[in-house]
Amino acid sequence: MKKFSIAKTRRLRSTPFTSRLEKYGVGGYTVYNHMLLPTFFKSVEEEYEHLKNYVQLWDVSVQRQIEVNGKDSYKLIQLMSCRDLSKAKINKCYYVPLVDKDGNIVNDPLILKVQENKWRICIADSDVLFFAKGIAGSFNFDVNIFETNIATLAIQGPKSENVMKKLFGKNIKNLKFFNFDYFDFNGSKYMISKSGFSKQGGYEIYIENLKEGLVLYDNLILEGKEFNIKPGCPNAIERIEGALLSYGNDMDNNDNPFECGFDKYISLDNGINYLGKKALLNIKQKGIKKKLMGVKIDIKEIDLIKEENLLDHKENVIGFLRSAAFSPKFNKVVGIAMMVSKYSNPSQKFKVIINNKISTGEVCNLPII
Ligand code: THG
Repeated sequence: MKKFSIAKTRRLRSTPFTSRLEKYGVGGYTVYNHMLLPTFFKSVEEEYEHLKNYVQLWDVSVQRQIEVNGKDSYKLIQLMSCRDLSKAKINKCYYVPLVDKDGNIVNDPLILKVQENKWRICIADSDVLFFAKGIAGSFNFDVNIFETNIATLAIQGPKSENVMKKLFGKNIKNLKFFNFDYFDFNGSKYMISKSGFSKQGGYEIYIENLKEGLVLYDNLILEGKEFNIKPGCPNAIERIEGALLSYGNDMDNNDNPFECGFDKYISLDNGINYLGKKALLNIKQKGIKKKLMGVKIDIKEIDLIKEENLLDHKENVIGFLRSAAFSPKFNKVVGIAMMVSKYSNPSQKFKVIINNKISTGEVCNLPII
């Protein structure tokens, strides 16, 4: 097969750490928020086992931060969010589906309340900047909205606390899940949250001074050696098993938060108002026609997928495979699929054509355990 490389022009942004990724032998990239995101170094399977046992350093600068500050910042944030943020606290992170007027998902960011009138939206892969600017403009809100130049490093895995304690001091162990605080390294302060796109535990470091960030990167690798730290990246197998959804892959602007199992993040009481509330009330009343579920497929290998049709024994389309990866744990391919509601029950069997071959599989709950 002919090999292509990707042109790293201004439009396809590198990160402050791209040079380090290449030094450590990055094996592939994807594009996320118009920026390079590594997909593996040696192999996704090897890195899956390593992530579950040790600790990895991820360059997740693609999780771009949109800052919203000013007098009307809460009003704007709440109008975009179906989750009730009226009682949001400073120093906390919130996983929030952003929805449009039709109740469809625009993005599923982590929102950090930094100060009373200052929020940072750590976005998944869609242009939230323009959505926010459009709304703020039409409501004439008193806000500033911009993409910050912050780069993010994630330290993920069971040994992440050991590494972080060495660099940032023992107080880091008091940081609770989905909280953030400020910690010193080398005379500079870093905002650090206990969060990350894996189920193995870990931290995310938000870096404003990109030059210092490189020094930090090298020190994390150096100090992490005794804990077997390795450069890594969000791992397809681990995140599918753990049901960490990927916007643009598992769901997009044709899906609503009920269909994606986000029920606990949807507020329909009268206390707050947001753009998609009427639509979501309507959807709740009518019920959903499709549902995001886990799947297991009886094959041992799968390459990157488009959206594959899942078929019943009469060849009716009963669902769509949206992400998939071979799982060493289950010794078969696991995936995330949008199923027609009627066929979304666990144990539902299906057929799927992959690599020109018919395979069988079945629906399961998320996370896949
Ligand atoms: N960290 C930060 N920003 C991000 C991501 C991240 N932006 C893009 C993308 N990831 C957003 N998507 C998610 C999806 C899931 C989670 C975080 C971000 C997550 N979910 C937990 C879970 O499902 O178990 C907890 C959810 C909760 O308790 O509310 O962590 O990873 N900075």
